[in-house]
Amino acid sequence: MAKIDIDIRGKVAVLTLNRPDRRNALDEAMIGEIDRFFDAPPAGVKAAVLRTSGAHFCAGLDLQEHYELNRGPVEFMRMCQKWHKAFDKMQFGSIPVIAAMKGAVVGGGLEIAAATHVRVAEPSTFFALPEGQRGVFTGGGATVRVARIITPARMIDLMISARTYDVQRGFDTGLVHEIVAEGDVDARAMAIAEAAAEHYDLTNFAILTGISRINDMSTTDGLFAESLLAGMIMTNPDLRPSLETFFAKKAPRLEPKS
Ligand code: 1HE
Repeated sequence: MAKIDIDIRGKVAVLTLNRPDRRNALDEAMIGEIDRFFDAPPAGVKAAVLRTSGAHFCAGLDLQEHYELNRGPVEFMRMCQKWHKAFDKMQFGSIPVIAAMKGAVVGGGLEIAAATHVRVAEPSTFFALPEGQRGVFTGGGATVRVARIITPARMIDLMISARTYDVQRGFDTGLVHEIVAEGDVDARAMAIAEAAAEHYDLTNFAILTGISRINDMSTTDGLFAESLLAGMIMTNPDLRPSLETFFAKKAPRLEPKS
């Protein structure tokens, strides 16, 4: 049985981590599958949903495989770099990825979630970085991605105090963008993905790659890069019909809350 199912529904690819008996723990083969998918998403795919089977989102690194392979330091470092490469392709790619979270989003599970762009969660969702308790360390990008979302100080606290964040605390610290009712997370993630798939490709590219990369830059470089992206996008002739729809008052109205 495949450990990641890929189902193309129109313009949206639904990726399902399908290993509920191991709480969707990520082994080397799964990281390879994620890398291959985001390296070259199938033609016509404009957005993705990352969801999982069973009651939990993801329990992180496959500790069983880790134990059995008994890798040396350099070998493990190389493996971490494969995680980084795969998750970079997701974060800095050109298709928005919507995470549908429930249950445990822990360790490497939080690292993969932090590389997605919109994170929707059911009330059962909880977050932790239990590496500290297990005598291991994060290696799938948490020191960069999770620390940037929740702040480095909170990440240190999570690992030292062995704290768990419930869904509300996840929302308050930026790990969750929207909390939905139990059972609604897949449908809501799909609805966001379908709407995002209709954006202009270049605009999605700028939102995903531009904002993430500019946040790695100095102020001067960031503002310059923003002007380059805006120059490329705002002059796109394909954009003119969208502006005409707005002038004709036919564009959907912005609502105070959505
Ligand atoms: C696993 C894993 C795993 C469960 N690798 N097999 N991540 C962790 O330290 C999280 C470890 N997992 C847990 O804390 C719990 O499993 C959960 C809170 C996620 C879920 O609890 P629960 O009670 O529903 O399940 P369980 O009974 O703990 O686990 C069910 C089975 O899944 C059990 O196997 P079984 O043969 O006894 O049925 C577990 O051994 C198995 N399982 N989690 C392998 N992670 C690039 S570095 C990244 C750093 C890390 O991610 S370190 C890992 C941190």
